[in-house]
Amino acid sequence: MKKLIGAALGGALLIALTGCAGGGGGGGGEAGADGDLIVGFSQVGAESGWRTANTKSIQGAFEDAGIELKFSDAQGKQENQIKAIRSYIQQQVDVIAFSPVVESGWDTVLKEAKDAGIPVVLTDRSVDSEDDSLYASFLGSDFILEGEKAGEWVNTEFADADKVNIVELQGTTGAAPANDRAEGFRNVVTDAKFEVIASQTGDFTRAGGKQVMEAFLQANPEIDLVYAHNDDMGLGAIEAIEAAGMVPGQDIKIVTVDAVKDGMTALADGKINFIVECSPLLGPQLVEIAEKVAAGEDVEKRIVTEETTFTQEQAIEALPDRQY
Ligand code: GYE
Repeated sequence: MKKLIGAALGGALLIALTGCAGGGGGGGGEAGADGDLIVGFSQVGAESGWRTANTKSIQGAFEDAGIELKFSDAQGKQENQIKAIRSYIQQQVDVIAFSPVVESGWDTVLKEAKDAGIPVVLTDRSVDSEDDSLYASFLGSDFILEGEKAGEWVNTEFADADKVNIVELQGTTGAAPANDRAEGFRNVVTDAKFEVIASQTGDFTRAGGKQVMEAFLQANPEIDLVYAHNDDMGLGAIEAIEAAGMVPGQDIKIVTVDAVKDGMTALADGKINFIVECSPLLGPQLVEIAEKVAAGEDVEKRIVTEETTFTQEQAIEALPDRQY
């Protein structure tokens, strides 16, 4: 155990040395335009187009605000996020923000941040901690609602069908958007004619979506619909369907979540049939929340991102102005 702590501190030291010099909260750090504010952010990774756009939004917003952002990429691993958060605590940053890769297992490190007097803002994904005093605010989408919106489209699209075989490409196992998008979909797709004949994680990646879809196609001759928890997995599924000699969007319908540019392009081309939007542009709101909590001001415990949905016609219209 001691060795583990030593390793964590060693890692923290390394991050401290390679990051910008100085401590936070009135220390001798490089002052931003608005004073000494230093924010530490732990990102999930770079698994999808959504994530890339989210990272860009966050880094850009802090840069525009003149606030120092210490940024680390956890490469999809919870242990890396815990390490990064401990290093931010050690560096005494003013605010810690992070997008938890999975929902469970955060209480210990969140308590450490609380004991150190550093407010934590959850961004994009939430945790399942029972004690909500462990974080100041959670900014992000309502993933259950997203799953419900996908399900409502399915109900309408297949209103006249007798039997619908669905395969589901799930997000990262244990991640809030995977759990909630699965739940929301099942809340509304309740008619007995629908059957989820296969459901497996594609880890929110294009390669994962392709690989899982290939296996689904081999095992199931009759697939009517793919429900992919994000665009990237849907795009991977398109490749697998085409490789199997079928026409995505026609022989097999596809509904996804995110609405990043590549997804919207596939929707405009008729290869995806419907997309539920999930906005990654959380940077400016995160800056606002960080400034407020650092100043000891009250913030909303839950800030829900506003989102829409897209049909093919709407995607064609929206594409030219799509930022991500
Ligand atoms: O939908 C997916 C990404 O947490 C909302 O993570 C985010 C999800 C997003 O990998 O593309």
